[in-house]
Amino acid sequence: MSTLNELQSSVIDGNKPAVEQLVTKALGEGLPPQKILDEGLIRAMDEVGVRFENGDFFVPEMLIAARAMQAGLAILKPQLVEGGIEAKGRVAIGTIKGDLHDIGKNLVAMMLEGAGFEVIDLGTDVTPEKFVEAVKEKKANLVGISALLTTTMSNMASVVKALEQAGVRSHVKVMVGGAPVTDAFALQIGADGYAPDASRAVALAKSLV
Ligand code: B12
Repeated sequence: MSTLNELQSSVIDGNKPAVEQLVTKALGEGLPPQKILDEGLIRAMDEVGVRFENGDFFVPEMLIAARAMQAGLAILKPQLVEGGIEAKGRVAIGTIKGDLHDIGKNLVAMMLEGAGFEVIDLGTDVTPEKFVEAVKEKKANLVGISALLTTTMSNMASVVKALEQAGVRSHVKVMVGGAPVTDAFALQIGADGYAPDASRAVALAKSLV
């Protein structure tokens, strides 16, 4: 079995020590960090999602797999970030109200930071009011909203509305993402852009500011 296949299985099994060891091994074999992320860690989480949907996995298994993935991500972090120097803008990023998924949001935040953006991480279950506050008080010029649940993704529209009502919509660009989010949805709710993954989120952020 290749190192990446072993890595996938270990994430799915939630075997954190094995994930740490295999990410280190993959780096030692000279595999590109982005490939380790995409084909090892993220692909494994997709499989975890499929097993959950089929009723083979329950929330505890998803949680343990997520912890194992995060341990692997921590090792990859220094290799993934570009190490930009000049501040390109200030991004307030968070997972939308009602949603606790934060792996993708953290990955986007990490890559933005590495690309030279100042990142204000608002965490998970973030209300529209908190996004407005970050724009008004912390002077963020970019807002990033993550959503993983179809049931709560409509709350993203409330953030755009709240920014309008607070009179600050013209001061910021809004970008959205997360597995159920699409370009069409972004357009529909009046966001300025959508990106399907963390590296394209960085490219989008650069184009917006
Ligand atoms: C891990 C996981 C969990 C963990 C989360 C741990 C954590 N700290 O995040 C736990 C166990 C807590 C969890 C709970 C639940 N989960 Co869950 N979970 C997942 C799982 C398996 C992986 C998500 C993940 O981390 N993916 C890896 C990351 C890297 O990918 P990503 O998040 O998509 O992010 C990338 C892009 O989307 C993009 N991106 C993300 N955010 C942003 C933001 C911006 C601005 C931009 C530009 C881009 C961007 O870039 C990222 C990096 O490339 C998914 C299945 C899946 N394949 O998505 C289900 C999934 C999302 N969960 C699901 C469900 C149903 C739930 C629960 C409701 C289960 C329950 N019955 O309790 C709860 C909800 C709790 C809540 N209120 O939020 C469903 C959602 C179904 C739906 N259509 O709504 C899924 C799809 C599983 C399934 N197939 O059924 N879950």
